[in-house]
Amino acid sequence: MSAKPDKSAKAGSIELLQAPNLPMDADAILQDFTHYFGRMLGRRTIDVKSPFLYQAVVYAARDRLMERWSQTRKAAQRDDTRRTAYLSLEFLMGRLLRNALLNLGIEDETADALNRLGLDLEDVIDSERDAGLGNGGLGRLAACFLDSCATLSLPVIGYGIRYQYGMFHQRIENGYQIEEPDSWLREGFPWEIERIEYAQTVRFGGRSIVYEDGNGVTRHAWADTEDVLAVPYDIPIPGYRNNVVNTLRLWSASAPHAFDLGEFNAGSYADAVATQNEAQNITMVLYPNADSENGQELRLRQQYFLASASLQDLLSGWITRHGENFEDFAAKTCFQLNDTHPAIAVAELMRLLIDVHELGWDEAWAITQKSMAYTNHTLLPEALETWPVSMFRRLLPRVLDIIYEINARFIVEISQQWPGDNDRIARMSLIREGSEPMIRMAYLAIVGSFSVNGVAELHSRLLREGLFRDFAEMWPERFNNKTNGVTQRRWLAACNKPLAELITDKIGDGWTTELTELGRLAEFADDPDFQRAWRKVRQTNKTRLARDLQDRTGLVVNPATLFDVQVKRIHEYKRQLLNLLHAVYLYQRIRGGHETVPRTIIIGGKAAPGYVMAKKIIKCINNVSQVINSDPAMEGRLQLIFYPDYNVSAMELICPAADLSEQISTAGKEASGTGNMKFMMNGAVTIGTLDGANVEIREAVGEENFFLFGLTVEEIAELRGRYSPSAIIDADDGFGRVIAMLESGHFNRFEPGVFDSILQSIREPSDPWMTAADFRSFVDAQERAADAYRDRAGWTRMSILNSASSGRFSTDRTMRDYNEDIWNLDPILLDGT
Ligand code: 26Q
Repeated sequence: MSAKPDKSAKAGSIELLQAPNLPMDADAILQDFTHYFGRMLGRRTIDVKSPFLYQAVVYAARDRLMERWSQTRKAAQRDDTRRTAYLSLEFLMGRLLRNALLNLGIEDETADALNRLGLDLEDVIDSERDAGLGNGGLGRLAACFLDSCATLSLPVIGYGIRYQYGMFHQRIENGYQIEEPDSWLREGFPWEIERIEYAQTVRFGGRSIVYEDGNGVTRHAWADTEDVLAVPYDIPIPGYRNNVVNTLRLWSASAPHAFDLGEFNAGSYADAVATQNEAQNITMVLYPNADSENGQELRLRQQYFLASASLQDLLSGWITRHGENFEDFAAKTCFQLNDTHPAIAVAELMRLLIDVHELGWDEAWAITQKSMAYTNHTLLPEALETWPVSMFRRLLPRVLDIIYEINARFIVEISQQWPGDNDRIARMSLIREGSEPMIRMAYLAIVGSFSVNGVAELHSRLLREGLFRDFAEMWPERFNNKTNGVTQRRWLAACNKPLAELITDKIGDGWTTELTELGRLAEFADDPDFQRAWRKVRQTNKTRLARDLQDRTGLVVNPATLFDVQVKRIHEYKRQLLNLLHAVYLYQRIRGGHETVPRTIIIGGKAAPGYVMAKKIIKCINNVSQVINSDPAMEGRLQLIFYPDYNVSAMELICPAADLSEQISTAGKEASGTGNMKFMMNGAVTIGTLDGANVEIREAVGEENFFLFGLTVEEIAELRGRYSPSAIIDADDGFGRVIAMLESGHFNRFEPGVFDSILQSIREPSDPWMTAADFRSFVDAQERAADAYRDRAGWTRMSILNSASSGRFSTDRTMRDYNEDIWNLDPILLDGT
């Protein structure tokens, strides 16, 4: 891959694309870096702190992606291959530079080039801001999927929104979460290419009209709309050393004309410019809700904006290749809906095919149903999206017509299968009747798709038996499971270099593209030399995290302690409270003179700004932390740290350093979890409930290498109705003392009452999360974990076996599963490969 540039090649795009690829050696990279830094960015002096260093490095790397990118596009175009569009309101990409260099295979060369200027590539990499265009698991999953699809040469394009403001930054003030805007584009985002030539128009408002066309056919149209321009920005997604570069296309909203001339001539210049603003608002900010809090009109605009722009983009590409012949469209196109957030695409595809491309209903419906596939990510009934019909009528009247028509035909189908079963019709209808009729987006997605999947085996089973039971009965063949994964390129190779090297020394580097290769580590689990090397690496990583913790919080952390970590969105069902109760329990035990394994408990995560209880939990963690960390009796024994502003880059530092991974949700509530997989891959041992993918993790690693506790889904269901947390607290001295201390105000001396609502929630018989029910079992499991940690060799063995057993939890496997059962894509064949 280091051919010299062909000096005889003519400039002009076609010739350039066919020229040999740029050289990948340090000399060439240095030359390009210098060019971009000096000539393009116009900077003269190399200052270690300059943001332009980062930009110049990105441009040098991007050049090497660019040529592979157009070769990938060309190959897909040439073969007219079947492709998948992954529609998602979130892509939580994090930093892109290390990943690009790793996948191109030029990390050492780039480091070398910068070294010659006295610069450290690591500093440059660390200066990149996270692209935080997502809330948590669902958004990060989409990002891991893209990496794996490119690596498997699968023709998959991601479609999303280019939010001006991503996930908010979290600051902690007096223990409280303060949100600060994430203006991640402020210094420019050098990875993206604006593609104004592919802009699309998206319509809102107006009214739905019926007319007769020239041939006497009744047609529908959408008139008097307010239009918004969708401008795509493309980001390259490189595969791992296979020369494939896929695309993430993010839409940005603007007014269709610079400003409206009519209004301008009428003298209202300011109003005309303000119209511009209204359009731009659509893609201004990511909604920071991890779940629920439905119903914001701007959010519906975002969803429709993404669906409409993406579908129009795909259709216009289709028409370029096939004209107005849609016979093969469904055979060549698949849409994967990342939860119901883009589910309006079902109705929008119908609208485009019928109103714009003049297909009949049946033909359009057959195409839609054969091309859409839906992934569900939640089991919380309150998190299922619904929209008021009235809002739809105002914003998307023609789309509403179509949803009603889909529903009418669907209800006919139900009554054919279950004549006279009106309850069933009411249960399954796409419209939930009531004083404010609502559209059920999940049902629209199911009715309009050929595939419906959950994200872990347990989750998929519970969907079939619970939330979507009626639908699974009607169409059992539609329902399937695709257990989540994570990409080992980011979550091991890139974020844990020392461990990656140790592993590669032992078993070769096959694991970077076939994670089950890690299984070969198992035979060294008891090898003393390997164990020593393993511990040394983990110690290095813990020291690195300790430094980061000190930078962020000022607390001095001892890397020899057990690192007990829970990082994820703050939500009651994830039960950070249970973790906190255990911290208080340990605090009391140590004060009572008991010896325990020295522990550092780390909790991190953001609360949705409107989620009052979650924000209280953050405050409570910080208050307890304050008391514990300033008590001399805890010195060297127990620390509790809240990790502020947790994000993707933070996890890259945290997961290689964790000993114990907390996956402690109430059984039946966490759809899958993916943090659990990142920790496991890096050698942490899990303490967890039988929830989400924990079940499969435990199966893979063996029950003796997993600290299980808590009620099962069935036991939780059985306990409801006769649950009495206060009785549990009264019957358990240790638990009683924990609650008593919290209720005494010990942790909020000068803030009386601040934790009353939290404490009440634990004592509430209707507490959906049943925190008290699992307390004793959790504490016992924690004690078993601590005992196991005392046995150094035993723990190291468990650590190695966890990593060795993580092979199934690669998104490479997940994407192969999607491809075999849902997408059926042929890999892209590049010229000369
Ligand atoms: C809802 C309404 C309005 C605005 C935003 C939202 C919203 C946004 C994000 C609702 C849900 C989300 C994200 C959900 C999510 O991340 N779910 C997680 O998905 C992971 C990947 O499948 C699973 O591993 C987790 O178990 C699941 O919680």
